[in-house]
Amino acid sequence: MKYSNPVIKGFFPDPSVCFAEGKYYLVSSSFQYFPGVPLFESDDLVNWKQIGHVLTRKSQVMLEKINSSGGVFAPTIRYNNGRFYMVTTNDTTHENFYVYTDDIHGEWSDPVTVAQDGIDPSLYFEDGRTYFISNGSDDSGDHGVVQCEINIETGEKLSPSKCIWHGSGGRYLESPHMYKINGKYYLMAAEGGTEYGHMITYCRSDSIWGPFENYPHNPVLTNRNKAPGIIQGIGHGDLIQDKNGGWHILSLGFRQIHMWLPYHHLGREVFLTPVKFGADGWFTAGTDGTTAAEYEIAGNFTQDEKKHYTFENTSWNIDWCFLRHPHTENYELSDSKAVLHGTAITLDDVDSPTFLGIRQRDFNMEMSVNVSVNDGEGGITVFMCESEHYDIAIRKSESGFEAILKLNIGDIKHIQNTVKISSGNAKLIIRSDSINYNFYVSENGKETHLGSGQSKYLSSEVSGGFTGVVLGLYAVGNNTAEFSDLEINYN
Ligand code: 6LW
Repeated sequence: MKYSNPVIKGFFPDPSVCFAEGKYYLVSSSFQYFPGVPLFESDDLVNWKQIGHVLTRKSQVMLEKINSSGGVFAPTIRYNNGRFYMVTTNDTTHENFYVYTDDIHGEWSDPVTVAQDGIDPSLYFEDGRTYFISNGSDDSGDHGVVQCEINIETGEKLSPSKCIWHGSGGRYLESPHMYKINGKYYLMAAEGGTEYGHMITYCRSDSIWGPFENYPHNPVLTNRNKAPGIIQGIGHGDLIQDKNGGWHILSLGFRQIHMWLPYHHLGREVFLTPVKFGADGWFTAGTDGTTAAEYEIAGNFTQDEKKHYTFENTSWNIDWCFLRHPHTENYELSDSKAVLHGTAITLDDVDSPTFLGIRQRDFNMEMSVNVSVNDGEGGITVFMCESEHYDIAIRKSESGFEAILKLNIGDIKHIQNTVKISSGNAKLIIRSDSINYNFYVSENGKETHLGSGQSKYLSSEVSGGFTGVVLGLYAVGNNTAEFSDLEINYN
């Protein structure tokens, strides 16, 4: 059957995938957001349902006042002997650690740290041994993939860390994963950096410690020279065999806006690309080494995309996230309503404002919600990070209530429009296409256009960092803001 890329839309970068107990499981990075490491389940590699997060307890991950795009970097998920493992880096504390669970729908363990530096850790299990692989450097300080053996019970290193591969010559050798296929060890990684030059490369060996022979036609997969095409940044992938024996790479990529001087603001998303092994044991990927928008995959099923999100059809602990560790006493969440209590912490602070976010999945969107504010400010935000976000809110002023549109772009923090409203209750609406967000307030069925903000100023190219746009509910001040009748529709 035919499927379209991306298979997971919105900010879910650095995918890693494993097959276990008849299903596929996928994790992605989460940086400053909590809970950390979104976890997805699939029957077919195309339709992915988020089933929760891996890091759900404060004790598992330090996120206190961490910088945006710090915190939880690229995770790897693996399954061995009835147990799931997720290994990742807290880039802020420079710690590599893993957690595990025997119940993919349950809680995960406390973290076990591993004393090997570098980011993008991965695990490989064979014959009772566990290998821990990450990016790092050799004895002369040159970048490479570094491996050691560990005791999986304790995280203790059982061998020195050894550089086993220097890549194919690209910068930022990252996301190494080891596989054994038909008796050979394949080491796949990303190079080029997580931008327009991103690529996937690999090598193979008869021994897990090398020497590794480079695939003669690296990179095996990259969209860096693909034009015209909106899919860019393909890289950081994991190799997976499907139930029918076919092979695939699940990788990150992004959808660029504009053909020249492009940008992207929805973050890095998940793409599925077919892989073919040749008689010589080398594999090729995609369409002449590029990822296309559509492919065929074996199986009789349809690709379903959720286009309609409400409080009722989302779960607070699955679809929504906080900025850093939340002050839980400020959230009263029920099936059809969110009551938020603000504090002095604002969306501009590197801290935990009262905020609940859900990733923006596609460009064309309408978000609307009824907001009732008794004091201070409460509203919704199109949030890239504390420096770049557009907010529409109801605010109490000395003379009553007003609806405001605030545009925050770097050092420019501007109240773009203020409209008096008759009470602290109104409907706030955001409508977007790929280029603009438009903001409205509606009272008694009468809509007022408050203004617009361009998507390009919320892009990774402007904002920097590794995240994508998240739609948020927020409250600031000593107040109560009630949110009801949420609708987010994509078309
Ligand atoms: C991640 C690195 C990367 O650790 O970006 O795309 C970093 N690749 O591998 C953060 O997402």
